[in-house]
Amino acid sequence: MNTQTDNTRTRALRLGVAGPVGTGKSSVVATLCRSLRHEFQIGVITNDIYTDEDARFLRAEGVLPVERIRAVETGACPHTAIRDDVTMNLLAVEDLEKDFAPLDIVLIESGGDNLTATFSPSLVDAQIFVIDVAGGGDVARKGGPGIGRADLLIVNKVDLGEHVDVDVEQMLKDARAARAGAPVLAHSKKYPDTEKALCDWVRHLHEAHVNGTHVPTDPGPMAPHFHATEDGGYIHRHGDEAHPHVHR
Ligand SMILES: Nc1nc2c(ncn2[C@@H]2O[C@H](COP(=O)(O)OP(=O)(O)OP(=O)(O)O)[C@@H](O)[C@H]2O)c(=O)[nH]1
Ligand SMILES: [Mg+2]
Repeated sequence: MNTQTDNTRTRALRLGVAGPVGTGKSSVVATLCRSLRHEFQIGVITNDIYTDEDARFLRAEGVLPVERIRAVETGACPHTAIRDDVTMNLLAVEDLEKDFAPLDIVLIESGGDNLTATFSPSLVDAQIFVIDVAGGGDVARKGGPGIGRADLLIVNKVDLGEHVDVDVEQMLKDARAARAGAPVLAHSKKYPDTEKALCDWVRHLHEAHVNGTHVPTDPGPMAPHFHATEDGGYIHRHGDEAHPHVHR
């Protein structure tokens, strides 16, 4: 699939998958690998704070040759490594692309984080944000850069609506209202038609990447906030683009 003419891009499409803890990011990555691996050369980078749990899950699922799935252990809240300082991830992506050249698509899963985490456009060409029905019907109304401006918003686990008393149609309506026409996909790993719609979206994105018509956009920074240690002696600040880290 990786073809080159004078007007086409040959670097792999770098596609981020972010969203709160447990919404189904790894399952989405697994579906994409399983469904697209015969059409595209794919590699995966996962991000976790202390473990390589996501990479282990994907390797165990057998969705790709194990060596094409690499873990970045961020050692800090994952949004740091996908937004504030993407060096570890960029090195991992570049190594993967070099070792398995030519790759068509590199999927980068963010560690499960909160509603404010998005990828830096210096790391990914496009990003999917995943929320799920089980997290509550009001999540779509809570907004944030991922929900509002990611290239694709997945409302995942739509099979669970009736089990968790969520009106899925209303949640989808709220999601669309938050996105000014940008795409929203109702998705479930139990519903093959929704998996096909996801794969078609990625196919179109890859085509646009190759022919140069896809323009990466930045969903915008997370809201400024702080992390403090228990003794209060160290404060880590995120979300202020001019001063991404303040330590004192
Ligand atoms: N019913 C249902 N369960 C799902 C679906 N997708 C994922 N799950 C389940 O949700 C749980 C979390 O899925 P993961 O794919 O690990 O979620 P994640 O966002 O990668 O989780 P973290 O990386 O820990 O943040 C697992 O038990 C999955 O089997 C779905 O479409 N429907
Ligand atoms: Mg995961």
